[in-house]
Amino acid sequence: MAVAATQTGTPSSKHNIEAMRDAFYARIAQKDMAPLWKVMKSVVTKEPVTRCQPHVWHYADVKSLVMESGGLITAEEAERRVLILENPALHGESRITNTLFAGVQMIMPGEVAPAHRHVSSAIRFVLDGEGAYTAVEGEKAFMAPGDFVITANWAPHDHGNPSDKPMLWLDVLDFPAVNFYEASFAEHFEDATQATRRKDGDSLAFYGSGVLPDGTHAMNRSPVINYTYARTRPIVERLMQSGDIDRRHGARVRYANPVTGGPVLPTMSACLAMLPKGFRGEPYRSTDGTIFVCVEGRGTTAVDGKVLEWGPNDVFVVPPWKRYSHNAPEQSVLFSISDRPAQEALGIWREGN
Ligand code: 1HN
Repeated sequence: MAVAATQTGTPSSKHNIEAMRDAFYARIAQKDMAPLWKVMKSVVTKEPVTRCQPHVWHYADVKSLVMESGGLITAEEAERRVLILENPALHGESRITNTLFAGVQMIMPGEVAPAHRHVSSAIRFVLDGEGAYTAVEGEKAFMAPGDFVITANWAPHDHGNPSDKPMLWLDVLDFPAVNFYEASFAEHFEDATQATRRKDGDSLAFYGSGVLPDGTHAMNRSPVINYTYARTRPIVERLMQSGDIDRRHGARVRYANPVTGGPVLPTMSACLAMLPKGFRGEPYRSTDGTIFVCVEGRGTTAVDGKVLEWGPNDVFVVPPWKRYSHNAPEQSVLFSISDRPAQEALGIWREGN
């Protein structure tokens, strides 16, 4: 080594040191070691690097394909009849961003999706149909379009549809993140449906109304099962009318754990925003890759030089740290969900413009 160092700069010594290094790397590989200096810039990047692409799934396509799947497999046989929304850059990885899964589930009239539980938390955002339910922790929540339902870590849940129309909803789960930690557990129950201990709407009435049952203690996730659209939409409308309109996000509320004010789940948080007619949002970016659903209206979102056009029930994804801005020629409502609370808990979440 001393010889090589004194000869630095001459062509033959350069060749020599490269050859010596390569031989060294080959030897340390045999001992399961590697030089950090060869990879440091790519493992500690100056800015977030993502494989995820911006993309939109139009509801006309999604609905007809999900309906078609109804003729191929029952909910019971599938356990969950869901078509995965795969990020185009991550085919085969069952994810829409690096940390989140998204899919569209359908329950046909009379069907049951049997009870199970898992470590991965889930949210549902209802797209179509009315009168199907999800039973979570003893409460049967009947759902309507725009409802936002949470299923916390390890909460038993089953779904059923006593109505006469199919119901479709967006499922978002954090299992890619759970699997990153290799911490997944799941189990099934003998009975396909769970016994109910509470009435539909109890959790929203008890915890989401400015009062709390005496003795309620704080948990790291919300006790509310269903944040109904009927309750939340008038709030964003009122916020917009009051002029409280964020220049990037519109008149936006964050779904909150009513006991702590924190996010609904420790791993995922959601917002509902009303964009006034003619809204031209200012650019924004943050490290949480975000999934949006257009609930009402029509518009476009420019992301990293790509323009995503959206209308009712279209789902689109913005990758981490890609700059985006919304444009709404009509009054519109956007639902969004991301892994922001997980990043905040770790101290790594950042935002910018
Ligand atoms: C799941 O349990 C549901 O309970 C939906 O409805 C989608 C995707 C992957 C793993 C489990 C549900 C799921 C899921």
